[in-house]
Amino acid sequence: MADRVGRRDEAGGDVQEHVRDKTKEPTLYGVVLLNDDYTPMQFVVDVLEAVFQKSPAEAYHVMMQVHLQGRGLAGIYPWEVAETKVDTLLSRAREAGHPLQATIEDA
Ligand code: TYC
Repeated sequence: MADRVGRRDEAGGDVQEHVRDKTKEPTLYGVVLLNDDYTPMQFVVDVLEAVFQKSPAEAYHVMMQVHLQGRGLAGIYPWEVAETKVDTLLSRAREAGHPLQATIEDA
């Protein structure tokens, strides 16, 4: 009985809820940085830290991956987050006069 104290009976109302028993995960996309010959390494490291929340060591690792292999994964996000990250990256790069490029791919 003690556990029923204060509980309200809401049965009999007009509102019906459809409760999903499975939560739907958002589709995820990878933001991939591409290499070029002109963007300074330190600029790429800085952007990876500021925009993709990488630690200095992670940012350096991703930058070197791109530099040596041509491409590297900056992060995985829902579509709109990925788009915003790329927009921010590209405006920072253009403002600084660098040709840095990134793509969004299915994760
Ligand atoms: N290759 C560039 C250089 O030698 C560095 C670089 C790394 C550029 C990653 C772009 O996404 C990039 N200065």
